[in-house]
Amino acid sequence: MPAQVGRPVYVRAATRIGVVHFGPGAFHRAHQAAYFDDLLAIDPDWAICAVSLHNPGVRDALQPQDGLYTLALLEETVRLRVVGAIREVLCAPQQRKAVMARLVDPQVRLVTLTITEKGYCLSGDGLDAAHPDIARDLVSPEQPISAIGWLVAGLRERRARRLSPYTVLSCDNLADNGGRLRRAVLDYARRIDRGLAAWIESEVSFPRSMVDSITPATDDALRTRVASALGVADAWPVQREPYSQWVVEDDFRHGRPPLERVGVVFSGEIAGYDRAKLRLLNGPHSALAYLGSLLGLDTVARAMRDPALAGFVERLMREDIVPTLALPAGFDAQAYVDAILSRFRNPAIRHLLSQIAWDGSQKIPVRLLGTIADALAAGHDIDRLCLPVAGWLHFVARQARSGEALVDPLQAPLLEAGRRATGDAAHDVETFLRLQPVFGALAGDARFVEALRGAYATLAPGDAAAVALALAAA
Ligand code: CS2
Repeated sequence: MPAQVGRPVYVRAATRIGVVHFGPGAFHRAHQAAYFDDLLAIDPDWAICAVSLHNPGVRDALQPQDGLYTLALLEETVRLRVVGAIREVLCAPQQRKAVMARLVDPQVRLVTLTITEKGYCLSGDGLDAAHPDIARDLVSPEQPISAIGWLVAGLRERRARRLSPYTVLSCDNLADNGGRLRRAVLDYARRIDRGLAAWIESEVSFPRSMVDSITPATDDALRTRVASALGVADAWPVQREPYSQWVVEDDFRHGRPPLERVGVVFSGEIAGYDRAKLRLLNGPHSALAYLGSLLGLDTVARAMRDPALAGFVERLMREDIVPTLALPAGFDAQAYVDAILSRFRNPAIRHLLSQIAWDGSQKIPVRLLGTIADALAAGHDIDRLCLPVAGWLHFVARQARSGEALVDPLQAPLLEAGRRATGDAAHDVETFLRLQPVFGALAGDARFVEALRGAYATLAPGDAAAVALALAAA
C-alpha cells in the first residue's frame, strides 16, 4: 500500500476480542471502530466482534478482507486509513451460536450499539412491547431477533453461568440513550424472568454517550478513490468528516477500555452534551434536509450556500434552540454553533439531504419536538421552530403525491396521511397530528397546533417558491 495510507500500527493477530458491537453500519465503522483501532495500539484487549442484526451485507463485504476496510477523512486533501479493529463479522440470524458464544465470552466486557433510533423499539419513553420484533422475542426469548432480545439473552446466559455481565453502551443519537435502553431492557427482562431483571438492575451499567461525526453514505466516488489510491478494491470503504467527538458517561462496573487515551471524553454531564448535540446539530440537519429538499437542493453544503436557508438555520440555532438548552458548565454555545455551521459548509463532503431525511418519524421528536416542548414551557415563541416540522409534513405529502418511496418505519401511516393532504393547513395538520408515536402530548397543545398550522400554511403548497418566501420572512 502507498505510504500515505494509514494502517494498523499493532499486530492484529495479537489482539483479543473484548467488544461485541451490534449494528456495524458506516457510522460505527467510521467513528467508534476508529477509536478502538487507535486503542489497540495501546491495549490489545479491545478488538471488536461486529454483529449485524438483520442483513449479511456487512459480513459478506468485510469477511473476505479479514475485517479490514478503508476510512476516508474528507477535507481538502482526503486522508485514507485502513482500520483493523474489527476482527470478526457476524450476521445474527445466520450465526446464532457464534453470536451467543461471543456474548458469553468472559473476555468480552462491553457491548456497544449503533442500531439507529428505530432499532430500540421504543414507544415514547419506554419499550414498545407491541413492536413485532419484541412481541416475537417475548414468545421465544432464546431465539432473539431484536437488539434488546439479544442483549437480554446474553445477560441471561451470563447470569446462568455465574459470569459477570457486560456493560451496555448505546452509541445512537437519542437523548438519554443509555437510560432509555436500560429501561427498555428491564421492561423486556421483567416480562420473561423477574429474577433476571432484578440482577440486570443491580449489576449491569448502561452508560449514556454522545457521538458525533458527519458520515455520508458510501458512494461510487469513494469506491473509485479508494481503489485508485490503494490499488485494490475495498468492498465497503466508509467516509466521514475529520471532526469526531465521543463523550461517554463514566459508569462501567466490570472494567472499561481506556478510551480516554485516544480522545474519548468521560464525563458526568453527559445529558448536557447529548442534548446540545441532538438539538444544535441534528435538529438543524433535519431542517436543512426537509426545507432544502423542498427547495430542490441535494446536499448539505449546497443547502448552506442558499443564503435564505443558511440564514434561517443559523437564527434557528442561535435564537430558538440555544435559549432552551441547559448546558454543561463552561460550554460555549455560540462557539459550538459556529463550529457546526462551518462543518455543514465543508465543501469536501457530499452529504445527501435525502440520507438525513430518512426516518423522520424517529428523528423529529428527539431533534426538534423536545426543543419545542421546552420553548413552550418557558413561554418562548415557537413559530420558527415549527417551520422545519411543517417542512417535514410537506415533504411527506410530496413523496405521497409523487408515489416516491419514504424511508421510515412509519412509512405506511405517513404516506396515508400524505395522500389525504388537501393543502388546507387545518385539515392536513390535524391528519398528521394523529400520529401519536411522533407527536405525543404536543398534539394536544393548542399553542403548538396553531403554530404548526401557521408554519404549514406559509410553506404551502410546498414548492420551492413558497419555501423561499417563508424562509425569507422567518
Ligand atoms: C444526520 C446524522 O443522518 C442524519 O440524520 O443528522 O447522521 C449526523 O450526520 C450525525 O449525527 C453527526 O454526528
